[in-house]
Amino acid sequence: MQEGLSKEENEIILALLDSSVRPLFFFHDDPDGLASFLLFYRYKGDGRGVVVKSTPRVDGKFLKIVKDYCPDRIFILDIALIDQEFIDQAGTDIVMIDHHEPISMHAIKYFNPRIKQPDRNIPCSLLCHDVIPKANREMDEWIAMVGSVGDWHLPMFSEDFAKRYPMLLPEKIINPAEALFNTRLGELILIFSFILKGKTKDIHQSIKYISRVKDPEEILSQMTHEGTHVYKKARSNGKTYFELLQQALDLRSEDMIFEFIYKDDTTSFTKELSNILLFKNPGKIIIVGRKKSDEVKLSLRSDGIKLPKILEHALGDVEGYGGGHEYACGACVKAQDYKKFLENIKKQVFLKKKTLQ
Ligand SMILES: [Mn+2]
Repeated sequence: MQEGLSKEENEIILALLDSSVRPLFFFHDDPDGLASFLLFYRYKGDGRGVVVKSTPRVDGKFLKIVKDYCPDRIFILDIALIDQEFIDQAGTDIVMIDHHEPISMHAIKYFNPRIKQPDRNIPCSLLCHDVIPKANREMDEWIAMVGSVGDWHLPMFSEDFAKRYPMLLPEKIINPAEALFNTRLGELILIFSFILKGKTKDIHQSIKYISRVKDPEEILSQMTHEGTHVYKKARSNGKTYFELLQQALDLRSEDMIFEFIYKDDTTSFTKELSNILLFKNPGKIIIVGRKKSDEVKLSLRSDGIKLPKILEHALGDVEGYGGGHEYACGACVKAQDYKKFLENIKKQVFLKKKTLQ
């Protein structure tokens, strides 16, 4: 049984993968994106991967990579948007597999379960996992698990997985948040997250190593050269995250909003921090921001109040932009407008609370 695309769609994608001799993969810079890439790349044993950082959009600036590599097919994984300019000028077949809000573009092969069922949000790594042959699916189940739980989704094979890897996922865990923050699987997910931070050259090296790992314990228990490299890189990249998390956990918030703003010019941890802060502060709206030059880059989370409308209104009279999913959004506002932005959010949450009473 499968959760994602139809059997026919999976067969089409596999045929596209099989018939490509020089595939180029673009993927989102989070555990789900990396897992999606690894599943295809390890099956193919060939090709090149490109991490799409910050904005999840493949646009004209990636054309140079296409020109240099000369792929015979491009696969775009876990990325919401693509520019028509890129499609028109790439000069090769493009296959896009995604689970964000469906888009409609000319001249690409587009696969997204939400076209038919808008609320069927299945992580991209699970979609990719369904595509590859059974032997590879079994071998790389841990990778699909990392990607999926990284996107807050426990796949249908979780129970079997827990039997196979009790050290990673105890059988009693039945919700994704607990799997994410209270297990060694969660630790592995953070490692996937952290190796995608920093310099592109280092990221590619870590990905090369992780693509050769056969068992997750190689990483977690530093059992092989490859696994040890990945573990150490993640630990050094993640050092700031743990310092920031400690600062955030020391904060107390009496009202509905939990806010944590930090200053850092190099690495963003707002996604990771907002996720764990929501887990520790259920029922609240979490706002985590990173001050960089004259802007504040933000991640917003909630587990009950829908965010997109609130965000849209809050951005009405301030300089900035943002958007996202119902319970997870990103935004960027000018530093001098941040106070106003926060006030706008507070006002709306207050009104909402009042109408609910
Ligand atoms: Mn995803």
